[in-house]
Amino acid sequence: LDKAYAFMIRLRIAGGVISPKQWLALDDIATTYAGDAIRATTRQTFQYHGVIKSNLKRTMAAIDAALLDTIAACGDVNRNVMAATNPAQTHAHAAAYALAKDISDSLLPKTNAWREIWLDGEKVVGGEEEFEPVYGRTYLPRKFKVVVAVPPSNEVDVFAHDLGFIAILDKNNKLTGWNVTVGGGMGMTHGETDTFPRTADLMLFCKPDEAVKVAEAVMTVQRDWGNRTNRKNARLKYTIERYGLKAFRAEVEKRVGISFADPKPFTFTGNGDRYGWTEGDDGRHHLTLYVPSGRIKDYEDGPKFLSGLRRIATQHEGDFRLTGNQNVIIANVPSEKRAAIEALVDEYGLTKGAGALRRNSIACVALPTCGLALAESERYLPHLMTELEESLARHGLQDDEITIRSTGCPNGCARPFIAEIGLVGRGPERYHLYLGAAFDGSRLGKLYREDVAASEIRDTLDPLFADYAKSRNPGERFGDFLVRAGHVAKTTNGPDFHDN
Ligand code: SRM
Ligand code: SF4
Repeated sequence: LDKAYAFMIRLRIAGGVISPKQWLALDDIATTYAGDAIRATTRQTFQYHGVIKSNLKRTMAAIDAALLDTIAACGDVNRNVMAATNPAQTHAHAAAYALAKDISDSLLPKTNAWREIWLDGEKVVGGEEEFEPVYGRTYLPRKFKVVVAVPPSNEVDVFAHDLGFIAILDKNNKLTGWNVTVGGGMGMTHGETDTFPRTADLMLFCKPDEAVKVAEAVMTVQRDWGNRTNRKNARLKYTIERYGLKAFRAEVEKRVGISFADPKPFTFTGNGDRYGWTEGDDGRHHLTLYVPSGRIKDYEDGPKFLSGLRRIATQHEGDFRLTGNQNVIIANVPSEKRAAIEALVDEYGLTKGAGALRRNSIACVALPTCGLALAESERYLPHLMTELEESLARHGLQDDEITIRSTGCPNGCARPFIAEIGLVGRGPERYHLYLGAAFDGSRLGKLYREDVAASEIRDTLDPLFADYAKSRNPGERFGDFLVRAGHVAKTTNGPDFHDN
């Protein structure tokens, strides 16, 4: 007997937009091959866990039939491109989505290998450089991540990615161009201070029709300048640290052949999702559902996400959108269909919201499927939040929005270093606790307590909640308060992340 190997499969869904027909196909794959569950990820796409080896090809064929693929979802290439979902700003969202699609297409490896391997496609003879005009023979030094944001929402966490585009809108909400950010990233290694998370720098402003060229140039400079001898220092954030932003921008301008303007002002108000119904500026309705850790399945004593969304997909004429916070939006519902969708949402117990802390939470997968996990995350955070909710309520803070994110290791898949409360797995039931990040995702937190036992986290945070309730300024965010009150030092970028 062959060993029963099981695999994780990750899709590429630029901007996280999928049609009801695709949803039904993905649901069918989940029920046939992947244990009746789909996992929405922190990059606006889906993963399946537990696909057994003998079903891999059939699963890939089903993904292909749904006009989707898994190309560049992993590896040293441009990963799934994220885009703001904010359906209330219909036109700006459309521009963000179009740019995400264009960048995704432009930076997609051109190799036919995926079709050859999984779909028995025809073998194409020739060298990689013939087919990979952007990547060449050696691809990139490391993974590369692009996002497109639309202020005032920073739901895609633009400062956490290698390359970001921030929409600059005029007073009629019309796009005038994009601010470009470079050099963000989360991953680090415990105990190695030359690895660190970093918030991206604002680099330049470009016009709408220049954005794809800028993306190509940023990626090729990183391809040529990135560290190829040490994978731990190979992401763009370290290239920017080594060469400096000025030199990097000059090289990008040289490759595009344009001298760009400096970035324009903008304001972000938060990096979470807006739950419940919103109405777009074209009169269509959008419902954001809270999906705990993005796990779309039928919970025994809770919401029936898989069955409910399947029923909705059979009637829905708009689309579905995944958010970078692992949630799902039923988007583009015409007024006359809203009541029918609402009835199904109620019938299947789907959650339109949750308490303030939970609404602002993300947990990475971690155990049991992630081979790199040092501690639990997705299976632990809900329990911790129940404890913290009691503590917050005692201090009258139950309705205060505070971001909390956990990961099972310092790779940072749930972007924990950029949450006001960040938990990063250190070992079984032990976490490093990071505090003091900005609510809008523009500042990293700082290590507050090392190696805290899970059972001590509530008691560690409780006095801070008490002080926040007593001494905060009007409207002051938890992370900002902790810095002002001296509980943690401010992190200004990346290299000072490990300083006390
Ligand atoms: Fe991640 C590796 C899960 C978003 C940083 N990540 C992994 C692997 C594949 C573990 C592995 O290499 O064996 C995890 C699979 C776990 C499992 O059982 O499914 C994994 N990462 C995830 C997901 C599913 C987390 C989630 O709960 O949603 C996210 C899938 C993204 C996607 O759809 O493409 C996910 N990973 C992220 C993010 C957040 C983001 O992209 O916005 C980060 C931090 C941002 C960044 O890249 O700087 C992230 N993942 C990493 C790293 C560290 C990279 C680094 O620069 O050091 C690794 C390990 C590596 O690359 O060596 C990693
Ligand atoms: Fe796995 Fe670590 Fe990523 Fe969590 S942060 S999914 S434990 S690699």
